Amino acid sequence: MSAPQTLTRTTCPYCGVGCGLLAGADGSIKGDPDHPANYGRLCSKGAALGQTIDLAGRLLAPQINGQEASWDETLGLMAETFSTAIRDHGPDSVAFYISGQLLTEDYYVANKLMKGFIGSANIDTNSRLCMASSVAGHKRAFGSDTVPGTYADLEEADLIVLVGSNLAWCHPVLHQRIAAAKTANPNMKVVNIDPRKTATTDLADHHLRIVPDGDTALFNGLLAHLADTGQLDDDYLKKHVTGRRPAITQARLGDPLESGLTEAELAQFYQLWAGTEKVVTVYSQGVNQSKCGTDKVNAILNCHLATGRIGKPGCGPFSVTGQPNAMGGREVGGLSNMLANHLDIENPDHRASVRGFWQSPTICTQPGLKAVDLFQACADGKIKALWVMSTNPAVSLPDADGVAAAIAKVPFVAVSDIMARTDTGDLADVLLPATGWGEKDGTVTNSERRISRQRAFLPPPGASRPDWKIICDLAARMGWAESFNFSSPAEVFAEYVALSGATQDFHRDLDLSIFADMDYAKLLPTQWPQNGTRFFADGGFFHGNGKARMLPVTAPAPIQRDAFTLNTGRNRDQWHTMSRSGKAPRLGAHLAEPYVEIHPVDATSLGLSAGDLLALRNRYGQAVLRALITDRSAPGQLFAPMHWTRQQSTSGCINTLTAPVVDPVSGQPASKCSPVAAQKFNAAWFGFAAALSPLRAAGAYGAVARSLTGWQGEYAGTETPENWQEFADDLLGLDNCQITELTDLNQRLTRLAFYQGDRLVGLFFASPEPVSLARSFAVSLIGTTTPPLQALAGRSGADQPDPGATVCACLNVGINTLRTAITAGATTVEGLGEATCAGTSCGSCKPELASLIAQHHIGMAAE
Ligand SMILES: Nc1nc2c(c(=O)[nH]1)N[C@H]1C(S)=C(S)[C@@H](COP(=O)(O)OP(=O)(O)OC[C@H]3O[C@@H](n4cnc5c(=O)[nH]c(N)nc54)[C@H](O)[C@@H]3O)O[C@H]1N2
Ligand SMILES: Nc1nc2c(c(=O)[nH]1)N[C@H]1C(S)=C(S)[C@@H](COP(=O)(O)OP(=O)(O)OC[C@H]3O[C@@H](n4cnc5c(=O)[nH]c(N)nc54)[C@H](O)[C@@H]3O)O[C@H]1N2
Ligand code: SF4
Ligand SMILES: [Mo]
Repeated sequence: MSAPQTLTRTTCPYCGVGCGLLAGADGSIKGDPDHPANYGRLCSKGAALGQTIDLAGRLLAPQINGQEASWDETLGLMAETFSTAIRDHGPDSVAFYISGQLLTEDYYVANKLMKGFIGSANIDTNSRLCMASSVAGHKRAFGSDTVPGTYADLEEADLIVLVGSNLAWCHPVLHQRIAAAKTANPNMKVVNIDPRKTATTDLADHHLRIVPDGDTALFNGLLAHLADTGQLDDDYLKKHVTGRRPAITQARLGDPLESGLTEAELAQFYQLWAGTEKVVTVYSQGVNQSKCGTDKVNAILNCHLATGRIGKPGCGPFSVTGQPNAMGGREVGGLSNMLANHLDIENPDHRASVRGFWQSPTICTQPGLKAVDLFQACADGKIKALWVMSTNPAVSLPDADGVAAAIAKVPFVAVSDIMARTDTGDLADVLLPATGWGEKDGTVTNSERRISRQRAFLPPPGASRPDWKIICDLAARMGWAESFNFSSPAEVFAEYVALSGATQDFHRDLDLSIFADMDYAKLLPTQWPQNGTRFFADGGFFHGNGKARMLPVTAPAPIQRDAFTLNTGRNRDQWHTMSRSGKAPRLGAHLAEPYVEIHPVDATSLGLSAGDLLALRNRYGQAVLRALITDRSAPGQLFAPMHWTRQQSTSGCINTLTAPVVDPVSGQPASKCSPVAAQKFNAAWFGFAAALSPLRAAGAYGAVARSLTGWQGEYAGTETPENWQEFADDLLGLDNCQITELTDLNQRLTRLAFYQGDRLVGLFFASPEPVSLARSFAVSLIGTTTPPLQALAGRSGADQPDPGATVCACLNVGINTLRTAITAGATTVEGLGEATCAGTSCGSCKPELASLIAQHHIGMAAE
């Protein structure tokens, strides 16, 4: 008998829900039943983590100019280059660009090195693209970046308002918790405020389809309604809030109809909100990523402050964090305008205290460059040495081609990553191999201020080192060995906790004293300042007078555009630039290519049919994407996912089109509202390939993804290749293959099968029309000994029905299987689960199952 598998208690490396996991070295993953974020639940990404921990594609040794090098040589070069730049051009000539996916210990030492020892605040993080508007809104209203509530509030509320949040796909376990609470409490109402219909909309009692950036008009209207109908909490306002009058006066000047909603929709929402005591307003990137993101945040906070609906069970504004450690980064001062432990760079007492604690030679005296400005400074030649850690700015920043060019212009670029090839790593002079999730130790803080451990359960591969260690090693070589003489993440964490203790005189919200006596090795998931704490029910805000501020905010002028508006965001089963989730075959099967949602009316006017491609263009760049014709997007608005990079696609990197417009207060880019021109992409041919080994993305349109048997690729071009065999051979990159070709002259369909011996290793289909073919069937044949004629038939036999595109990633259930089961009488999500198993593992696909059932009912009603 084999020994029982040892499972390690750790935390999911994806979203800010921060679910606890039990992970085994063999890749087995279970939800941790004792973790208060998820109580055993998981989503499709968490459940598939075991498929992402192999070493394929990993960066295993340092590289200098593409050549493997020793750590000694690499760190020596880096230290010399950074030190020389600082000596010759001053501390602001160097910069770090880091990430909410670093652990708190990594974040802490990076911040200490840049702000306390190099003496510059040119350290910004991808949280600038993510949480900066919430941080700025919190600080304006509360005097500190405090998230007042806890997850339990979502279950205790009677009304949950989801603003600019696709919780079903982006925080699936919170979505599951709300869905369960709604079943238990039939009086609970959910309102979804989003210009677009999403999987989250299916949970909502009301979908308020506002115009892009219509949020401020909507919430200003709510504030005016609350004031006009005498529904403010005068007592709370008097005791704990300033700025009531100007905020309400300003709100009354606005026109709520500018939100794009009807009088009736507004009246219903305002009455529901005003009439429900326990309201939680959850908001995310539809709020933050906007040219007026900070004002949107304050428009929401105003309503909660004005009614005292904050800090009480089931009440409060709730900004959910995106990345696993977005919150930890904010705590240690990862942003260029913050100091460690929620202290302020601008405050000389705060600076002196932190410097004293660090015993550092210097400390930055003014905020550094924010992400978009930082890369502009790179373009302008002002940054001489740049270190990017755990983020992929050449893909994720707006005007991504401009950013890539800016990075290429910096004389010295180091990139720390776990993967050998990323779009940003490809531009680096030096690559530093970091240990990844499962291999490293540290802590993360989730959306409800809960600090949990990530624990290693795998050995560090190759020469990789944890990020905190790489940073300390560099600091030592720059002359500060003593101050960075940590031998473990536990020691870093202890210093961070001690700093929090040493700065308590400033009476900030962040108080980590509860951690001072805890054993790091055994640390249980714990909220600061105490488990179960909520802030602000009885005031106690962090402005000098102890009061909160309501802010007068003005709605932006409605957008008048001839062009389309491009909205961007996430897919259920991919994580950002796919460097990790893209490795999981079962995740690749859900939405396998870069697509753009377009309303049927717009599709008709552009002459698009199902399967066609759409070309988008503006002054920043261009993209070609598969058109997904759906009323999820409103007319005039397009939506495309942010995930595809130049590694997996030739024309799917969407940030080549997003404008580098930022919120004036937070500096956060407006990633959801760029003007683009759209036209049908006139393809001369379309192609599809499935293969055992990696496929190349090539052609005007080319996108590759993992499949359940290897890889799959979608292709299109404007000029038909003369020799299909040569063309397909090049995509597959295989030697010693026997090729069978079948050309159907009537349908002008070219079909190629590649064999090694009797094993089918590749299939390629091309046609002047979008290739209509059962993808999942073709994929299922790869690696088998199916004979050519059968493999090239392109459809399954009667005994093997084609399951269709994957809906349930965990159990690999396709859309056709589900439709058949629904027609056969499975008319509930549970019934569908019993019939097909779909949705019975992690449950992330339940919203999609529900919408398939609803579509079936609509179809029946129409007949
Ligand atoms: N599957 C998956 N989950 C993830 C991630 C991932 O990559 N994949 N990333 C994580 C990270 S870092 C983050 S930050 C979160 C993001 O989580 P979310 O913010 O929920 O995700 P997004 O898809 O970026 O955007 C949410 C919604 O904002 C809407 N929106 C656009 N413009 C507006 C507007 O003007 N007003 C309003 N009210 N809504 C608008 C969009 O239509 C979209 O549906 O997800 C986290 N979870
Ligand atoms: N158009 C558009 N753009 C967006 C957004 C949007 O909604 N629309 N959302 C924005 C938001 S909210 C976010 S958070 C960003 C995310 O954007 P990025 O941070 O650029 O995306 P990731 O793919 O998560 O990049 C993380 C990188 O770190 C590497 N990595 C993983 N683990 C480790 C580790 O332990 N150590 C090190 N050193 N490296 C590691 C991964 O391989 C990967 O290359 O994108 C932003 N960009
Ligand atoms: S909801 Fe999913 S992605 Fe987010 S932490 Fe939990 S398991 Fe991970
Ligand atoms: Mo994010």
